[in-house]
Amino acid sequence: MGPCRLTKDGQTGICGATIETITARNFARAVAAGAASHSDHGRDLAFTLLATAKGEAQGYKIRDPFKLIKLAQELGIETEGREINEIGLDVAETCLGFFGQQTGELPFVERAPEKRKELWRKLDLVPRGIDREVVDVLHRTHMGDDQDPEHILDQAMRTGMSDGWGGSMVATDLSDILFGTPSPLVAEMNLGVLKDDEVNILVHGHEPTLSEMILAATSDPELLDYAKEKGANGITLAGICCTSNETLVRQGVPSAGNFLHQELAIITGAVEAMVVDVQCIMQALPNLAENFHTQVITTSPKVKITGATHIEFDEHRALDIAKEIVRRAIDNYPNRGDVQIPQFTHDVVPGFSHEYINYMLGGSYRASFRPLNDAVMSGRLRGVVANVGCNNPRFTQDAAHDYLVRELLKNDVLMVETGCGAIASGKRGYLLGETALEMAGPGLREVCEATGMPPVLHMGSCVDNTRILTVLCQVVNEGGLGDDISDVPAVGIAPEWMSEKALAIASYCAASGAYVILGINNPLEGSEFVTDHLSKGWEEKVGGKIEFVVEPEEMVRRILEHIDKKREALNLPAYDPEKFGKSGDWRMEELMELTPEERAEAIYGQPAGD
Ligand code: MSK
Repeated sequence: MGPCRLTKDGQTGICGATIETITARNFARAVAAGAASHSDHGRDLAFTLLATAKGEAQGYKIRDPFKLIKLAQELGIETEGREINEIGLDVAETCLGFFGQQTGELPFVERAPEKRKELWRKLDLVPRGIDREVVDVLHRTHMGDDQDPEHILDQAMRTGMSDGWGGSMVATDLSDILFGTPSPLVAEMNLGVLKDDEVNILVHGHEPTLSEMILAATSDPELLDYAKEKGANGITLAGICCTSNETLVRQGVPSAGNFLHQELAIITGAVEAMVVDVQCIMQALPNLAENFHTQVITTSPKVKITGATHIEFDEHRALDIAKEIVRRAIDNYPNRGDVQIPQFTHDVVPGFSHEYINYMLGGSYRASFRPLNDAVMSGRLRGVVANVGCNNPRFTQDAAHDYLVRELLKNDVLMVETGCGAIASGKRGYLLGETALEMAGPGLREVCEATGMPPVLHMGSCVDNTRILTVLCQVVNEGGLGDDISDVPAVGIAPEWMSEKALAIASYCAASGAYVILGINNPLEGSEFVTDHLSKGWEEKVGGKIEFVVEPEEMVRRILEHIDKKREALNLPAYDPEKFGKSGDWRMEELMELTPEERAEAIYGQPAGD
């Protein structure tokens, strides 16, 4: 028996399992692993909120009480006349309840458009509880259980939804409540953020909990003096991957890079400590670090790596632990050898939470998605693409992200980004309005100039893809772009994905009605049925689909084709870039360079005086 690996057409396992069943099982298990990882991150934040509300979490406090109250009201928790910590306690306990919920519906599903909820209910896709759906996949894909590939893939969708409309949403909301809801700020990105005369500490992984405390510890006067004693001019904290995104979007902590920068950062010889929490941490790090002086420090009770130092995180003593880690890094500074820091950095403006986008578009008195919907309806914006996900060593780092962003901006597509995709854009300057506007098509440029928003919006880490779901719901609720997520001219892409979480994200987005394209390769290519079913089968069933496309050029073609098809279905004008670009700051600057006669001709189509 096993391993269940079929290589020839028509072959079956000794139990009779077909390649369709085995491929569907593998996919569902990957989705479950991704959903479990994201969701467990959400669970840990609920425990941190609980400890904070009880006054037991050293160094933490509720930073966004308004979001807490709003969430409490959504969950039916009494807020009138109650202390903020009392409300926090109830919210934390209610969110913890989502994990063990056995029946009914996860409450955040209510945020979806009515039509979508009806469809989910009809198809029995509404997740009952976060842990329940993950366990269900592990059970039904055990030998001798569910053998119908379509049925297995339905449960993959429901499990993905327990992440997107469950665990990840908990993670995003509670991170905002504990550490602040992001709004735009200026920061720096790329390996050049490391300093050759300061103690450099990198935080890597996904959770903001310890890194926020390490940030606090790096400004402790005693530790700064201690760093000076050891010959350093200060302490620099920077991030890698999504821990970086978490601290970047809220505190402006510089980002040293994305997934494939983790080894490169150590190779600079300038990193005293790389502090890791959970997910996307390469086992190669401690071995690599042996060639330099870097200490790799694991901190999660779930993650130990042979060769790394383990200092376990405990929110009850978070600040003390953070100070201990910073002190260790300072002690390591005199052990530095040669240092070679690539002198590349770019300014970035991240921090576009859905709350901020709403405010940015409408202002404080009439916050609304109306201007965005209007821009899509008029054709100034052809559509919206979410560029998310990882790097993958099978592909030149960031090359697909870069190509797609440039091509789509040119085609008047507004980009929203999270995770390592957002860092890829930041390293090239695309998260700076001015830089990106140089590449934007005429309609997109007009919209950005009128609203003040950049054409590439950094919305956070990979759990924050839930912010994109929320934006889609708000776009639908605003009206004019259909009555379901599947109507909106939008596509999700993860061109350099590698993590099982990407499959969970793709599944909940497709189940929510979005077209999702994943790059690199198709891990399901062994089964034509499964490959086809995730595409055509799911599109028929839920209006969303997953496709694997290797070539970025083909991705662009399919994205634009899909957006144009959705525009047509909504009876919107066909995309025509010629209609726009005759207004805005950029056009004004261009006109000011002309002579008065030429200017009159350009504006009125005839010389002045005629
Ligand atoms: S860190 S899951 S490599 S986005 Fe979120 Fe980056 Fe992908 Fe990890």
